[in-house]
Amino acid sequence: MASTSRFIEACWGRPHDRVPVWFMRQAGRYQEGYRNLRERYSFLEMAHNPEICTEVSCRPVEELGVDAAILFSDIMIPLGPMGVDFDIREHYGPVIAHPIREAGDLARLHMLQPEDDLPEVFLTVEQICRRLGSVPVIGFAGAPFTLASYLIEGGPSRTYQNTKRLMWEQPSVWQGLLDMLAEATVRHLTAQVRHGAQAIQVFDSWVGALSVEDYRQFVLPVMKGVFNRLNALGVPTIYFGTATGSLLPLMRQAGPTVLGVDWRTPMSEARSRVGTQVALQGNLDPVTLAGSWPAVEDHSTHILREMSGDPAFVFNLGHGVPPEAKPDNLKRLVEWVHQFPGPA
Ligand code: 1CP
Repeated sequence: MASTSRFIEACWGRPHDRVPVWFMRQAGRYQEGYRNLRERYSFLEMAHNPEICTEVSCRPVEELGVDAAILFSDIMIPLGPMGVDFDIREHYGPVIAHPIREAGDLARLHMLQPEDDLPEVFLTVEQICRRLGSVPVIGFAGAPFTLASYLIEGGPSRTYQNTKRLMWEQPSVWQGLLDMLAEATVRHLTAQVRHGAQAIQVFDSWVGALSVEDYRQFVLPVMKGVFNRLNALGVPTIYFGTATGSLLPLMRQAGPTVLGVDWRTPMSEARSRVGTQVALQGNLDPVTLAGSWPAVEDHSTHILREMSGDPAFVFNLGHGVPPEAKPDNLKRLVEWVHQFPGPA
């Protein structure tokens, strides 16, 4: 497909020739070229260098033949100019110097001015678009809940106990923090679209830690506001989280064009929970990619059969590509998915 991309068409639920495929975290340590760069630069040095980000974003398209590129950056990047002192630690993740625990901590944050604060990110988006031509570039940002969870916990967490307690015990601080992060997320994504992103994904990776009732009360209203504003940009919007099986109907109410599904929920089950007015993206268990090809073929074929004929389906993983993934599995998987026809 030259001018219209099968990925964009599938997001809108329109006819396309083949099942489209891309992978969350398709740029990363499983690639030898990425590991070589990481020997010379820290993750944050890479993330602020537009030449490196452009190169790293384009390689998966050129090496694997996926149907979209995703900007190489991180959900934490906009928080730096907002006044958050953080680092990204190897084999661990983000670490925040002064976690947010009360109203006074919130007062230290200031609003993102995307183009003034992060010109390198938008230059990267422009450079990727120029290099890839008709292959669409996906912009992304973290969702307010997931960003808040890092800011409150101070780093990765298994229980999210500080986050939940702040949400329950200091609702006005919670609301203030989520509103501020929502505004920054919308501004950051709007600027990415202005510079050429043809779709945007909001990563709410850890929102599955919440009960349905807590999601409904403490997160859904904010996300409705976010997607209401993002949808006005005219590009497909994708909303992804892990362990969200029971939250999917409410996440659909937030209003994205596409919902991401992790591997725990069968795609057919996700479809029956959310109806046909939203596209679905997912959901191969990323661990299969570290093993031998037959498990990748079995699991992906199951998904492709479940979604066969569905006009609004994008093949992806249930979460990001792990560092242990075998590059050859990813390459074969793209070819395998592309053998399956899209809906006429
Ligand atoms: O050491 C390294 O080389 C850094 C590893 C790494 C990479 C490759 C981090 C640190 N971030 C990234 C890039 C990244 N992060 C992308 C690149 C685009 C792509 O190819 O997909 C994207 C989309 C992200 C987004 C991101 N960062 C998310 C949402 C997606 C997800 O995986 O859930 C989250 C939760 C983060 C935080 C983060 N940054 C880095 C790590 C290891 C983590 C996760 C830590 C944790 O488990 O809490």
